[in-house]
Amino acid sequence: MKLYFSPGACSYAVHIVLEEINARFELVYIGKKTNIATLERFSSISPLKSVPTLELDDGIILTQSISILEFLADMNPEYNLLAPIGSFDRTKIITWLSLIATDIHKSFSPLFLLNNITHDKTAQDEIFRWNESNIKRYFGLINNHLNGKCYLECDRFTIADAYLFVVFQWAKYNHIETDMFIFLEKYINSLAMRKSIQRAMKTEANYF
Ligand SMILES: N[C@@H](CCC(=O)N[C@@H](CS)C(=O)NCC(=O)O)C(=O)O
Repeated sequence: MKLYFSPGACSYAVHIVLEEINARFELVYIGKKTNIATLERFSSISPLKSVPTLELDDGIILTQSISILEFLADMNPEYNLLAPIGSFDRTKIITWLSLIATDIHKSFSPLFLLNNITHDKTAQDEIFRWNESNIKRYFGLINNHLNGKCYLECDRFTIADAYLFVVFQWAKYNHIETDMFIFLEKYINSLAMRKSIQRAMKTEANYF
């Protein structure tokens, strides 16, 4: 398997899950230092040129974070990273994944692209503040939910925790204050100690 990734991007969640299931995989770096041949290959397999893109050993290409995370969890049920099809637990985990992918992730995206959107500093500031307030609203909801819990659902680590861990890091990167979310902070600090996360973190740090 090959994971096309950019350090610290949403592909980091897939990287964590690959570590979690002890998969054999190769990382293909996509970023400013990627050579032209790799970029051309990446463009040919990933129509939106976005990470994560996962290339399976038989050549099948998977894109989109939720579908890749779900595929890896379903193919490796012994790690209990999701829940059986049709179960309420599965629906609850997918609910979190949807919030993380479509609301939280996409509130962060413009913050990384402010100069691509506009060079007007006032407009940039307004875009930043608007998205920051939404991110804080979502984090507030999750913080309340995490009171007394170590994981988002099912009292165990799931693919939703992997994804939430990653988007939370983007708040730090963008200097968004999160100290008030005490349960969320505690949860993230505890996830950071996990072997899979430590391994993925250490590897990705080499590419920044
Ligand atoms: N909906 C996609 C979003 C993927 C996405 O936004 N990837 C970002 C990194 S976090 C990326 O590759 N951006 C570069 C680009 O789209 O050109 C998913 O869930 O995988």
